[in-house]
Amino acid sequence: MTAPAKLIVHHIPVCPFSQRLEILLALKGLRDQVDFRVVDITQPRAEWLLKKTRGTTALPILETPEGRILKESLVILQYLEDVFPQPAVAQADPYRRAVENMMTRLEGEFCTQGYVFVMNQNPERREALREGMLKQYARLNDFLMEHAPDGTYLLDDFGWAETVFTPFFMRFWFLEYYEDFDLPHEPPYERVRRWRDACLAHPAAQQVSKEEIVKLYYDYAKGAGNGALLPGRQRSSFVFEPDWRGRPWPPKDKYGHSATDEELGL
Ligand code: GAZ
Repeated sequence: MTAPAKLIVHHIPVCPFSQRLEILLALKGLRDQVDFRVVDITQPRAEWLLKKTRGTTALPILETPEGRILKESLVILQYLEDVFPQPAVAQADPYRRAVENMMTRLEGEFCTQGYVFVMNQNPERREALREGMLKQYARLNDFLMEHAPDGTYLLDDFGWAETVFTPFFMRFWFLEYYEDFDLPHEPPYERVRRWRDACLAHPAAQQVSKEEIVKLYYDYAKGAGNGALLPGRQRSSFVFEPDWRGRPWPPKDKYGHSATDEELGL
């Protein structure tokens, strides 16, 4: 007897948008229900994949057993929640669901600010970008103060909003390393710090580590996103081989020095 056809997710393993799907499935104990297939972002997209997406390159995408394609991590997240309703991660109560959906709507600007900050190459823009990042955290802090001033998570437990944001909290380890950015110990950030720290520590969200993020995202810190190649380099920091575990920690001074493949252990 053949096993029932599985859902397939084509993804880039360290991509924050794909980690959302993995966290949701981990919370449900259903990681095995989806066949995650790795796409190497440092290579041009394969024809068979472009055919499935009708030409778009952003991942993750989900492929149903009938060969239908879904795009956009938040859409796929809801689809997985609907296909595997138990245990529920999304809130059942309409008002509480609306609250987590409002917080979800804050993810876009939060993400953009962090990536623009890490990719910035102009030291004169650094302070403004730091302030912009702090504003984003302050906004999350305010939202949490309105809806859950005394708790840790937004609602009772690690749920939908935490699934959406935790991958960015982890990616933003690159700001700590390459920009010396961290949340000040000040009242406007205390509530969001409590939330972030609990999110980072949650057992369902341990798909990547700080060391992996810092090493793989070196090229982002030098201004090259999505597996693009920097001048003078033969290999992207996003390559799977050599494995990140065997590479040295990259230089922290992104404004002062451009590391070679050799220095990066590539
Ligand atoms: N909105 C989509 C979703 O699924 O939620 C976003 C998917 C996406 O951007 N995927 C990226 C991708 O496949 C990988 S993760 N890129 C390859 C391609 O050919 O499109 C990068 C950014 C950024 C925010 C995030 C990322 C990132 O700027 O982590 O700038 C370069 C990409 C705001």
